[in-house]
Amino acid sequence: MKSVVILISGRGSNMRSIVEAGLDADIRAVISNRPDAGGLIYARDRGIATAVVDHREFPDRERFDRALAAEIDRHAPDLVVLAGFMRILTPGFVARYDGRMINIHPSLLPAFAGLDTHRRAIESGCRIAGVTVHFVTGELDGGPIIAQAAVPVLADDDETTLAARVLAQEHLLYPQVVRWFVSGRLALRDGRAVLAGERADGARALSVPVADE
Ligand code: NHR
Ligand code: GAR
Repeated sequence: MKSVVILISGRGSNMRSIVEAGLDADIRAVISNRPDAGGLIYARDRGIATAVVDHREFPDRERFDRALAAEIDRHAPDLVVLAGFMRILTPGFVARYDGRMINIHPSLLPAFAGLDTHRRAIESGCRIAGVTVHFVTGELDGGPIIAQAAVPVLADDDETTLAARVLAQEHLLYPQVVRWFVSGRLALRDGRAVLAGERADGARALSVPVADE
């Protein structure tokens, strides 16, 4: 059975959706860079090992990443899952987990890499928003796309309402992608995400009507 370590920074609802999906996987640990991350309490209550590597205790990103890698490697996971993890990772760290680290990002990449994605999507007048799961590479939010799901942006949306609509899709999409990986069907090959037996899209795309006035 493949093993998984999940990295969080906050609430941890995506971590929870993965834990509760009942995957054929050994969730070895949940690690947070913030001691107050709400998701830690949930993981502890479920009997999952937890750890905190607080980035504020390290003088630079290199040393934080080294400590984080040491904590991850104690659990020797096959897959590292970033689930609302909010620290940019150094190239050395990313290289160590090449092809076995994935991230969920709340936009339709390559649009809106980085932070404040929902505000930027609304400000840009986008009619469609969504979520992307991708392999992590040295390029921030730029790694090979594994799967996406789309949602409409409604006329009266604010960041909160749009984020909630996207999050509901995140909770469907991320467990599916982790299932693909732990069943040995998903891999990174020659810079592309490949899924044995089918196209690695997994999209639940919507067509969004244009207002007719
Ligand atoms: N690291 C690499 N190298 N590549 C990626 O694709 C990564 C990554 C680290 C995190 C998640 C990402 C997202 O999905 C992720 C992808 C944090 C920031 C950020 O600016 C940007 C993107 C992502 C996560 N973080 C600030 C920083 O200085 C801190 C913000 C905070 O602590 O609240 O690291 O969006
Ligand atoms: C999710 O929407 C996730 O896509 C996003 O933060 C939220 C975390 O929620 N990730 C990023 O913005 C990464 N920079 P969760 O802690 O409840 O899973």
